[in-house]
Amino acid sequence: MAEVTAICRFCHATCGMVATLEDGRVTRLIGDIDNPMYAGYSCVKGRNYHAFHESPSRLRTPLRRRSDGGFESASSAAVLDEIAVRTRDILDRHGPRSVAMYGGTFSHFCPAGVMLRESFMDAIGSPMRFSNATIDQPGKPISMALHGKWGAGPQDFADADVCMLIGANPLVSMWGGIPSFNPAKRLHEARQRGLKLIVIDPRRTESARKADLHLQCLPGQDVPLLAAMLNVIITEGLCDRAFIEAETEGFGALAAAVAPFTPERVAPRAGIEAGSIIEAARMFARAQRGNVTSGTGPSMAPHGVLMDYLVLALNTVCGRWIKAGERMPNRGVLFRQFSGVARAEKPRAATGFGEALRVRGLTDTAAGLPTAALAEEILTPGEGQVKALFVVGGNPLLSWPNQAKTRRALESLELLVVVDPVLSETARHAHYVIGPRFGFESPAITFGNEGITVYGLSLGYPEPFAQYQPQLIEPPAGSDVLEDWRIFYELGRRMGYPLAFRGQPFDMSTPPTTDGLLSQFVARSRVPLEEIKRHPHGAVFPDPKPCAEPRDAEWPHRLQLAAPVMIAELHGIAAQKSEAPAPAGPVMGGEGSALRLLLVSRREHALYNSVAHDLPALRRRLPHNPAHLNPQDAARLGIVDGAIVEIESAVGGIRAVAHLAPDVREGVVSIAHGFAGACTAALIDDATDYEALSGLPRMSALPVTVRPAAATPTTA
Ligand SMILES: Nc1nc2c(c(=O)[nH]1)N[C@H]1C(S)=C(S)[C@@H](COP(=O)(O)OP(=O)(O)OC[C@H]3O[C@@H](n4cnc5c(=O)[nH]c(N)nc54)[C@H](O)[C@@H]3O)O[C@H]1N2
Ligand SMILES: Nc1nc2c(c(=O)[nH]1)N[C@H]1C(S)=C(S)[C@@H](COP(=O)(O)OP(=O)(O)OC[C@H]3O[C@@H](n4cnc5c(=O)[nH]c(N)nc54)[C@H](O)[C@@H]3O)O[C@H]1N2
Ligand code: SF4
Ligand SMILES: [Mo]
Repeated sequence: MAEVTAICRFCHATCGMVATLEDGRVTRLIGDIDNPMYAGYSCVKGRNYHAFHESPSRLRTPLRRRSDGGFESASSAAVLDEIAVRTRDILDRHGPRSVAMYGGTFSHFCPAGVMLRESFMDAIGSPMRFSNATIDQPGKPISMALHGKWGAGPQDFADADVCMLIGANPLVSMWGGIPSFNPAKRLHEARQRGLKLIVIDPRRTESARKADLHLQCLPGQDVPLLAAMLNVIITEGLCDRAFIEAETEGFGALAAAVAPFTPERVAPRAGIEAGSIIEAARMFARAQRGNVTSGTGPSMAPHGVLMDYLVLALNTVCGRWIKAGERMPNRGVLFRQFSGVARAEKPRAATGFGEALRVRGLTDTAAGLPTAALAEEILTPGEGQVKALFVVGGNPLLSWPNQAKTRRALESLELLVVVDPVLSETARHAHYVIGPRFGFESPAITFGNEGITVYGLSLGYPEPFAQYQPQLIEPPAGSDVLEDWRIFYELGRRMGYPLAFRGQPFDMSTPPTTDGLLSQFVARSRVPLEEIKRHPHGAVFPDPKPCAEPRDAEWPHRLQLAAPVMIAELHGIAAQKSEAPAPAGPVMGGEGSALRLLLVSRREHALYNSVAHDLPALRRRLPHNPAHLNPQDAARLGIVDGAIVEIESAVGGIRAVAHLAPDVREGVVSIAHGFAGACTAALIDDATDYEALSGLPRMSALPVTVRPAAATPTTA
């Protein structure tokens, strides 16, 4: 028996753990108290990650679909041979664009996989590369491109005296606003020092409960709400005038565009008091340092890009970026995140470049090609139609909008290859499923939390921290599983492609090692990987040049407060006649009572997207995917806790177990995505109700009708 340090990869937070090793297995996981970044934190998912490695549902060998629709085991060598032949045939008949790649959440956790996957797509010459980023918060990179990126980065949470969260719940999601590395401890310490927390969320979330001010707004009204706050800050002169004058353009146009959004006009549509909007604006702007950040909720509601643009504008008019001479908390260890110069970086394109999709007029974007349109791309006949899809570490059937259409699309493919440790709902439709090595079966570095700057605000490590974990265990005895990268290396080799990384060809006769690939990936790191390896608990590697430098006087670029496309959209919203949202209320006609509610997204503590729901420890905590409803709404529906409800949208319906939750605002139903039963993807309209730039459908603040389920016996 031995105790070793490990990196949890059940989620993006990559907490530092201590693993107990017994006979080549991990038998226990706890948070590593000696890890300087995470200080002993772990969650129930992470403490059970080892069970996922040994789960009975884990694929021990690749699967091949038989002609009768069932699956049979096959060797990895055989399925790779067949996939190579079939991919080559599709390329010959339909050209490079017919082969698409979808990299889901877990495809990003392994840099070696990214290297070989990208290289494989380069070799094929296909631009059709999609990821979960465009069904998450595509408005963040797109708005950042429209507004400009600040070269010295955002102000730090560690010395902030205010933090405002718009539809984000980092205490559960470990995502955004409060650094995701033991966030509860960080928030507690910050509040001891006097930090004010403002939360804007239709739910009294775990984070909202700690807030100094919680605006329990209606969902989908964040644009008017943020515009009203900007209006208050500008009219009351609470801006950072010097910063605005020196570093921005468009302030006058922004001020004019937000002028119609008075707190009094916005309050009724947002369902809160005008006074609380003013209070939030003052609390934020009168503080000296700190950011406003948004999460997935408002990003998935209508006008998500504009919402994130206004978040950036709020930070900018209050000067909440690191100025020349100030200390930057983390410029990077494995990567350089920021130029380190206090200036607006050279602008980059937001949308309208790269590969044009054949549907909905969508283009490539700063967040990537719009995944929400991929199902329709697959289903649309004609030149360029996608015939083969590789899915790595994602679960389209549960995560892409419009589940019925996704199912049709997956079923129509000539070739679907899924790389997943279990036979996921998506994998059930595949022609081939290959189980990867994962977690402790391969080495890891904490690169993800460094590379995440497009999401901008207080997300990455707040100090120059890095950690490496060697491979700890072998895959279960007798299994035939491959690392993600190995799959694409082997396909490249079989198809005769010379694969390469940053122009350096791989040796196509002798496979590289994961460690070798990691070294290549971080070859330009500030701290050599060998040095990082010497610190098993991870370490902070102080930056010799931590202070932001001044820009050249002639530097031509400025932050853009009035990107024309954003200002036009804002004018449009100001001109809307109906100021109140569709009322939450009873639906007339039909049998029994029904209510029109707005469905909002959420995260559950014991759930990470669609991953490993059948682990006993998680299943016990969350046996099904509850629909959280305010008790008043439940009373209107005449239902009690545990009743089955039907939830119906314009495109589909699901059943869920009602959970009476006083923390949810009346008029709202709050439910997580990614669950096979009660899957919200079935409710999302991909094709008619979507954000024009990003292609992201309305996935929050979604109008639905909720009614008690017909009296048929059911288990949700
Ligand atoms: N309606 C609605 N839809 C949504 C959302 C919403 O709020 N509402 N949220 C959106 C968001 S934010 C996201 S990020 C997406 C997520 O969308 P996806 O990334 O497509 O889905 P995940 O559920 O994260 O899929 C993860 C898959 O990876 C597998 N896996 C686990 N570990 C490994 C590993 O080590 N290697 C490999 N290769 N695979 C592994 C799991 O078994 C699982 O099948 O969904 C989006 N869809
Ligand atoms: N435990 C756990 N952690 C996770 C995940 C998980 O599934 N489980 N998923 C991971 C993923 S993929 C992501 S992208 C991140 C997301 O991280 P977060 O964005 O922090 O996700 P949520 O916790 O869903 O918080 C979103 C909040 O938005 C609110 N909301 C919904 N609609 C609106 C609206 O229109 N306006 C406003 N103001 N608020 C609204 C919801 O009530 C909810 O509290 O979390 C990650 N972390
Ligand atoms: S938050 Fe939980 S699941 Fe995520 S990395 Fe940390 S321990 Fe693992
Ligand atoms: Mo996400």
